[in-house]
Amino acid sequence: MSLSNRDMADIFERCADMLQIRGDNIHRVLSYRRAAETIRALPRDLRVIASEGGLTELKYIGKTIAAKIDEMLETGELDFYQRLRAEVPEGLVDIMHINGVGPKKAKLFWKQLNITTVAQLQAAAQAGELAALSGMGTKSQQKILAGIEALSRQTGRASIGDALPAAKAILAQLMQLPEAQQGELAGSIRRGRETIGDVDILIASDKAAPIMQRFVTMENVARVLGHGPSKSSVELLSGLQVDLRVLEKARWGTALNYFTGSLAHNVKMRQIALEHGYSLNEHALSPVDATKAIIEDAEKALCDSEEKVYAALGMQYVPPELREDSGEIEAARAHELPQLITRADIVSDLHMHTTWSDGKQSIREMAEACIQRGHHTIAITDHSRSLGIANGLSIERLLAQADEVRQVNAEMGDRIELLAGTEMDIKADGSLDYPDEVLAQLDFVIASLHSGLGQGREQITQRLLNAIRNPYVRMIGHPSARQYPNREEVDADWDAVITAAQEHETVLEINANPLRLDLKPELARLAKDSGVLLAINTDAHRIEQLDLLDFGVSNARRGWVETRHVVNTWSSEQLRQWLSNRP
Ligand code: DGT
Ligand code: CA
Ligand code: CA
Ligand code: ZN
Repeated sequence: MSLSNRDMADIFERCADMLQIRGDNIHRVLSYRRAAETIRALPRDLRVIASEGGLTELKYIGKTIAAKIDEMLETGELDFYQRLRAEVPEGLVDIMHINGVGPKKAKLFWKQLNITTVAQLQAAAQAGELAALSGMGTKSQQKILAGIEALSRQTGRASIGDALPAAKAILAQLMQLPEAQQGELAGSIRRGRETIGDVDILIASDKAAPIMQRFVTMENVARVLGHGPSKSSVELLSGLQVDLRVLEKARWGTALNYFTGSLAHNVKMRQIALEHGYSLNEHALSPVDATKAIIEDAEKALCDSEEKVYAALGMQYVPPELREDSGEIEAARAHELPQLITRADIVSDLHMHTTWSDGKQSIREMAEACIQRGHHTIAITDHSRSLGIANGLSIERLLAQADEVRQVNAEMGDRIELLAGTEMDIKADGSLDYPDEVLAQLDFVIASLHSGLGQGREQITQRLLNAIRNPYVRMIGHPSARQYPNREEVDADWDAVITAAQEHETVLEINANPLRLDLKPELARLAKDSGVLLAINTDAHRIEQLDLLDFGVSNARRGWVETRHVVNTWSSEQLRQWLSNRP
């Protein structure tokens, strides 16, 4: 069998894991891990690079690793890996990736209890056998059980943050072909879902063959899964699967509508079509007569735009982000769809980090970058003192930073307004990381959960409520603290949180980072329905991340959020007025 880049990266990764469990030198472990990372990120096929003799020119690939790559390319196997597998049971690799385990504990369970599979580990934890081991306890045993449950929920879907740039690049490449008349992303990626099963691309053309040919021979294709006249599928080197469909321009509207989905939205659309005397599928919206036979009138049957499909059914055009059968069909029929927020409505960013804590750029550099992006106001919100790993600010450093923010603000004149802020930790015991008299000296205080995320519902809710009720706290950052794919959202009483946020005029954030997208759409929708103020911020730790805003906007749109619900759409005067409104 011939191995793809991804297969070889996986093998090196597993070698590194097994070496680590065995207790090998960390440098040796890292050499395999880094090689795996390099290969995973490669935009070209390793086979081609090897044939050009270029393997050792790659980062972290020396003679030893290069020889192993050659071996895998020639034989489809790696002897070194087979020998490791004979020594270290492979199930331990899965065990070491459970949240709360790691290589040392995996080895401990193996040597002490002869555990070599996740199922055995789960049984041992449920029987209370892990807690008795040295260095363990009931708490770590509990954490491992939760980690195993989280593992079973992982689905192998890609983050939209990884999938969207890859999908756009492919679409752009195909649209350069003279045969391509019209092109669009479809499926879940067009609907803006947080995670993507596969990427769906649609292109209109009279000549599909050259487009299909280019698609299956793109440089970043690992495998061709199908190559037909109207549909082809490939797996990219990154592991992402992409489906391409090519169709006549005259059928564009029905095809795009069908392949955008969701399935549930499509089902309802078809029902409505039938009520109007049509049969709807990806090819056409065809009139049916009383006997339910399709009338042979091709001209009438085709829709070259989605707008025409919805209009023919007496509906408003439904933005893709809403197409989840969560009320949009009924609203579109009643012509009562919301006026969804757009990127162009956003004129401030109230959450970002700088070199003062764990960001990569200075206050001045972030300000310049935000001027280019059209913001009138930004808040500089570095981490607070208890977040040691993120270089959180002591009170002295926080106040020194606030001085610098005000100095830069003065220098910037009316090009942009800077707010001196903080992203203050809501500590595990529920207290806030800075006292009120310090908070009183800042312009914008965010409070966020970063630790103690596994606490029970009552405790988490209480911590959030404490922060929401503090008069200096103006916003809760990434309220559910979820992070894809490793961290589930916290367990909180969201009704209570939303009620309190509304009552205290504390903003709830929609964090735009594609690994967070927090609040999630369902909660954002509940919040705005209850009159809670929302914000869409990037939480940028470097300049490029300021462009993650689009993900936050799609996420908000999926939550039916309108311009009026979001403080980042306010004018400078309105924002300032609101900020001066309290202590
Ligand atoms: P994903 O890929 O899991 O993130 O989710 P989708 O929504 O992209 O699903 P996918 O790629 O399987 O199919 C793309 C769209 O095509 C889907 O949203 C609706 C449409 N579709 C696929 N299969 C069917 C079907 O059997 N019936 C109908 N009505 N529509 C379908
Ligand atoms: Ca899809
Ligand atoms: Ca698909
Ligand atoms: Zn944070």
